[in-house]
Amino acid sequence: MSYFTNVNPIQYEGIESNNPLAFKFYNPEEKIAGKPMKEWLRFSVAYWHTLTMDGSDPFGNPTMNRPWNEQYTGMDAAKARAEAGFELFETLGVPFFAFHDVDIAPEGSHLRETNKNIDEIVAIFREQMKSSGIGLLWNTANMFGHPRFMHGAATSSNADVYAYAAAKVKKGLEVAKELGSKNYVFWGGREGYETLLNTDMALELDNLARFYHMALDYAKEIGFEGQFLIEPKPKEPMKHQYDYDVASAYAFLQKYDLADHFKINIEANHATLAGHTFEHELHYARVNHILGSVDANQGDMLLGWDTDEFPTDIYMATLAMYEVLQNGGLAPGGLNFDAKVRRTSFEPIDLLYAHVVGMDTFAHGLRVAQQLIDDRVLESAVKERYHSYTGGIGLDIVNGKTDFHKLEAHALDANIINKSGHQERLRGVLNQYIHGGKSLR
Ligand code: XLS
Ligand code: NI
Ligand code: NI
Repeated sequence: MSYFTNVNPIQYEGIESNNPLAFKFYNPEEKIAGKPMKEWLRFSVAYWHTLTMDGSDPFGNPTMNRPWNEQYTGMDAAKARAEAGFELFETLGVPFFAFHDVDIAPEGSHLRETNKNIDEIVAIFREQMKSSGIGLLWNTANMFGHPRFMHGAATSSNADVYAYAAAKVKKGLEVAKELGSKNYVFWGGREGYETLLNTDMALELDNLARFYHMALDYAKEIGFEGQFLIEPKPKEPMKHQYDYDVASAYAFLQKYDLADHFKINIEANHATLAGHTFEHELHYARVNHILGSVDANQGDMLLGWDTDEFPTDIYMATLAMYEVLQNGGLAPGGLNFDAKVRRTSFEPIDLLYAHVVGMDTFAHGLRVAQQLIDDRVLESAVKERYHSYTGGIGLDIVNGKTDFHKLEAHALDANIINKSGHQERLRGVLNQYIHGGKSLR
């Protein structure tokens, strides 16, 4: 059975191509800074948005035409979905995919039955992964969809729910080990609160940390060596999410002695919901050595929620790939398209168009970012701006050779002269690079 009829593997055809099912910028084997593009980008398809979701929203019914979900029910649909999934992954030439437990198999009447369903699909994945060479970037447990998680999972007020959540993560880690997953993700969908009037925040945070420690212990016990990731998000579904942004997640990790064991999975749309730019979150993580992986998508300036659009913004992708390059890459993380086609883009082929433009956007960004680095455009500007720390009192500050007496002595009769930051000039140069690179300069 073929779900994407008459579609051949997507090829690189270059910028002049008019073929919507060809890459204009992504040339997987082409080397950028000594490494093939595919290794810098490590693309992954998100099972939930691409294979499972049906296009329903709070105002309307499903719109998506998804033959693999519609022609079957229960486990048969789950199997058809896996088949359609690998057909899509191979057509796109992505090296990875990612899923929540509930995306891949239906929940049973008890966890025992749910786990049996998962095992059946995992066995199919294992075969498909072996024959296609496609890997698992990460898996995770959905601990926000089912009503039992209404008060949270690892921060639930109900200890039975806490135990249930632990059992789900235990299974998730076993699946991760079985499939050789590169990472395991925690996004705390309902880990937060709506009102302090009924909330014991201190207990909830302590319990969350206990939960993560137990997860680490269990990973060690079974020999799962993948990277642990926390994915921050400031709001939605909870009014206050405990992992608001990279900085708050990092503070939590440090307080509870978890910082050596976790890195951060940064989602573009979550960054903007937190009032940050995507590059701010990447940069903050990078300079603190906790940049783990990326959920590649984009939000809508005019809408205040997590719209999870496919990334098409080259400006954003360029600044993001600038961080990834400076980080020396993302491995074992990658760029996971936590993105969904719009409700009106309901045909299966739209999934191909969407991933092609998403992959091309980041490939374009990668090319431009590398040119910026080669030409030391931003590096020189930054170096020049902080020049005062390379000698005199500045160098003493950096070397820890000052105290307030010495600084006061320097300041009392000083004649301070500031220099311009030339922000607009830099934005102009960035535009030049985005629209034609070096040749235009
Ligand atoms: C939701 C999150 C979710 C995580 C995985 O906003 O982005 O999809 O990536 O649970
Ligand atoms: Ni995400
Ligand atoms: Ni999201």
